[in-house]
Amino acid sequence: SRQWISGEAHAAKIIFIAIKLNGVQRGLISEIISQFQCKGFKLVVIKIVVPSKDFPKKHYHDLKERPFFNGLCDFLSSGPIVAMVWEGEGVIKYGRKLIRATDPKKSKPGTIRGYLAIVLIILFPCKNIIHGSDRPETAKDEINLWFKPRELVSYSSNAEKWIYGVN
Ligand code: IDP
Ligand code: MG
Repeated sequence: SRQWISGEAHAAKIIFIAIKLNGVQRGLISEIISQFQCKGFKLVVIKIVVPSKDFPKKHYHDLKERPFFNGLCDFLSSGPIVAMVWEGEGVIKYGRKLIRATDPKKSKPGTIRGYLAIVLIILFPCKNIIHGSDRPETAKDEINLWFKPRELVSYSSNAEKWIYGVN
């Protein structure tokens, strides 16, 4: 069957974003969605999910040697997470800038973590509100991990001509 991510060019235009459970509990879903939506990015896929115990280990497999790994995985399987795919030109680069540093203290005001979170404590899972893929390959892997093929929809947005101005 045809892959939802249609090729390199498409992969460069999509990002997996998750609002962690503390963002959900604090009522920050709409604020975070607004930041991406107001910029002009397109929300293509969204769901709310409580991950199974082992799921975060797959998502954060590259961090398994880190001292906070088990705590982070327990945290992320303990409540509802909003999983999304956003699409647009430069969405990974801009998305990472918007999210900003892992440590909210090092994130400027006006960035999501700078605006909405306070601390990173070395040995405890950092409650920095949000996850975003750091490059096209991880975006692709994360989308395939978090979503079943039938959950991945496509639609064209009528706003695009007003955002990109080319069609
Ligand atoms: P990122 O989310 O900014 O991409 P990563 O290095 O990929 O940062 O780490 C994934 C997540 O693990 C972070 O968002 C944070 O929740 C947690 N984390 C990373 N480093 C630390 C740490 O030193 N202490 C506690 N938690 C951390
Ligand atoms: Mg990361």
